[in-house]
Amino acid sequence: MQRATAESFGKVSNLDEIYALLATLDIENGWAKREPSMWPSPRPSFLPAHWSYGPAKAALDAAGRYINTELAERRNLILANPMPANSYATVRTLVAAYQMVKAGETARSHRHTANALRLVLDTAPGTYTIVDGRKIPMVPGDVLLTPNWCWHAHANESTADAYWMDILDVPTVQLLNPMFFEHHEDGLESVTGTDQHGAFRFPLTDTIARLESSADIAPGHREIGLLNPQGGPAMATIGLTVTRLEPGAQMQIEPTTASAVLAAIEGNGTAAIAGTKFAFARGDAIACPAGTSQIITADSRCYLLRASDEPLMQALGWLRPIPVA
Ligand code: GTQ
Ligand code: FE2
Repeated sequence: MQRATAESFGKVSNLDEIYALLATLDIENGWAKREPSMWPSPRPSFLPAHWSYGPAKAALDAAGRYINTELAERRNLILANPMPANSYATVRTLVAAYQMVKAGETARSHRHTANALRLVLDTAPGTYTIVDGRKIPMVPGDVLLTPNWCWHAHANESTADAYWMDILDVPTVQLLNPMFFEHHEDGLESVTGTDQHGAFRFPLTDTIARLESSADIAPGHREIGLLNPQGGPAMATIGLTVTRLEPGAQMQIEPTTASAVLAAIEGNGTAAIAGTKFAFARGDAIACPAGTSQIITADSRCYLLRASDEPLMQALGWLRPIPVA
């Protein structure tokens, strides 16, 4: 149909004729929509969920017999939230994955606008992430950063297969679409040295020492932030905290607009996410969607990494509590 003119609107005799004319101009009326465009508070969407490290590790071993790092950019397993029609995101803004690099293997250099971090689970000395040409040791419990557009590769020069958990803001990048990705022209970029310490590595030993010298915020409950050198969040879109819980201690997080992934660095216990209970152990991941209350109870001493989109929500003025219905 031809595009409606100004004159044509002078000749209408009912609303439906106006709607028909508007359709020719790619304009929708904003008042008669069946679906509201706003609602009083966030609608539940992503589900509380839990993934066990054990079976995922075994799956990586099995996949390692068929998939090499020539074939696969990364040998990783995506922790896709079980909400209907989702096959990627763990919570709305973040994706978590388990990754394995075999003994003697490398995973080639690439860079992307997505921010990434890794929680090291099982590695032997001689396992490295290579960020902008610097080798960064991967020691179990360490948290390593590969922020926006940093070249990164993984190299396992040890004799044991290496396992870790990746957490990235890829779903955020997909949503807002500042998406760039490229391979390094050298495949594996050349190494200029090793950094035991630096802005991209939070060794578990340092984290434990900081927790040791910090005060309880509640009985048996301590918490520190993994911050950038300026004292801000680790990365622009992802904030990181490590919580230490003594056996029997509990932490409670009230529902907010922030989404998070919780990862057990050490210890086991129970997580109740919006009332859904999961028993967790070392290496497990828990989806903590926006709007859920989160109650964690430790059975043994726990070190828990929490990766959340709080810096993103905070920067946009959207970090708010959500009243439970
Ligand atoms: O190790 O560079 O799990 O780029 C997903 C995307 C890991 C990585 C993932 C990645 C990486
Ligand atoms: Fe990557």
